[in-house]
Amino acid sequence: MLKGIIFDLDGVIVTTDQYHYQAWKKMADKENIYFDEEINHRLRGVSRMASLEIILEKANKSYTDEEKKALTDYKNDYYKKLLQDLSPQDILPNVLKVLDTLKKNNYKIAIGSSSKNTKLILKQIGLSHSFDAIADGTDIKRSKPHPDVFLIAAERLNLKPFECAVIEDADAGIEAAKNAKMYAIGIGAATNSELCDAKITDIKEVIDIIMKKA
Ligand code: B16
Ligand code: MG
Repeated sequence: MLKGIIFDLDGVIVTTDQYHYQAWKKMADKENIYFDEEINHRLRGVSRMASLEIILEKANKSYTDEEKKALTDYKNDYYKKLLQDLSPQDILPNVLKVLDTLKKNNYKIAIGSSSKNTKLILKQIGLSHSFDAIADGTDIKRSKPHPDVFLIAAERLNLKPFECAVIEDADAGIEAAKNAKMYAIGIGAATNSELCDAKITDIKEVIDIIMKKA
């Protein structure tokens, strides 16, 4: 029986794709590295350093670990500046309704995000106090598809993994949910993943799926 729902943040609750793109693009231009929206798409749900490694596939020189750290810092400083524009209006359609319905039906809700900026993003969109637990990039060493972030979220909800469902927009996140032995619901880009237990086009469909499994 499902008792808890763990939400990925970026791509499920809010979209920061454009901000990530602009910030990585600024870094790539500075380094004369080719970067486009298609490469940006491959960064969905992937950690900051793993994202840089993907971007560096197009670089003409190799970078030391210190240089890589400086590049991710450069990107993140600019990304955080862009996040100042994020507001509650950026919460994706029907998200608030779904959170409210789940709470009214006594489900516990959590965030399970790879982002180290999770708390800043939640603050900007006014949802800092809306979840029973938060697990994010600052809690883990191994990013999605490793299950760690979801296992920590379940632990903080005081639930067993099999009592939790995950809602994800990235293949790596669906894989992480299955590695955690949780029920994996794919939305957006993640609906291409064969590993999804359920696929949705609108987050409000989550309610029916969860209630049916009760
Ligand atoms: P940060 P999610 C992920 O968030 C993003 O989808 C991914 O593009 C980003 O690289 C990653 O967080 C790390 O973000 O640089 O802020 O630590 O989808 O897991 O909520
Ligand atoms: Mg995501």
